[in-house]
Amino acid sequence: CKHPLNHSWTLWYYQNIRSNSWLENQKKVSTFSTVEDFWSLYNHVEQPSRINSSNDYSVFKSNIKPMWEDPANKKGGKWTLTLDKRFRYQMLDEYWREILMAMIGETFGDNGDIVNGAVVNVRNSRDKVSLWLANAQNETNILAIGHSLKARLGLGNAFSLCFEAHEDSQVKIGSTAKTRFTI
Ligand code: M7G
Repeated sequence: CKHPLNHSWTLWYYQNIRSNSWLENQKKVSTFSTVEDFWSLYNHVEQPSRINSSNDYSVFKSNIKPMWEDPANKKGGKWTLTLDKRFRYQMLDEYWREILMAMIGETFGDNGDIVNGAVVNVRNSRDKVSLWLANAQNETNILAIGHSLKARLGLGNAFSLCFEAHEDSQVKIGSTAKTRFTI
């Protein structure tokens, strides 16, 4: 028998087709709720380092869409690791796999109740891996998740994680939004 996960999760693929709206470009790929189904999906799709630049993967709890507009994300924010392109082949895929395993393996304990999903953005200059949270106010909760994630990814002092609220991301200029916490 298969090993059930605590939640059911959906993988989404964002393919940047310029004639479509951002929302139209987000497409559901597949939903899984067991360890085995996660790995068969993971092994079936291309690694982030192999997808086209300006495309994204998202894995969210199945009842939550990977967008600011979803009610569960409205008041939330995200922890983001930004990686220069030169780290793409070496580290991007590994960080994406680790963030997924930390998330679907429920390694954040009770704090993990506010984890909604994870996103990897593949970009020309800098790639990003993010963990989306339902809350952008509860500092204790947010920092506990951030520190746990930082340890899990083994970032040490080499890289920092930045937290921004979605309400700030939506009014950002360029790719820079107000950062609420940096660890
Ligand atoms: P990004 O892909 O998160 O990061 O945002 P990037 O700036 O590094 O490429 C790029 C743009 O995509 C934003 O400025 C928005 O126009 C759009 N966008 C991103 N997100 C996460 C959303 C979303 O949740 N909803 C909507 N409607 N647009 C979004």
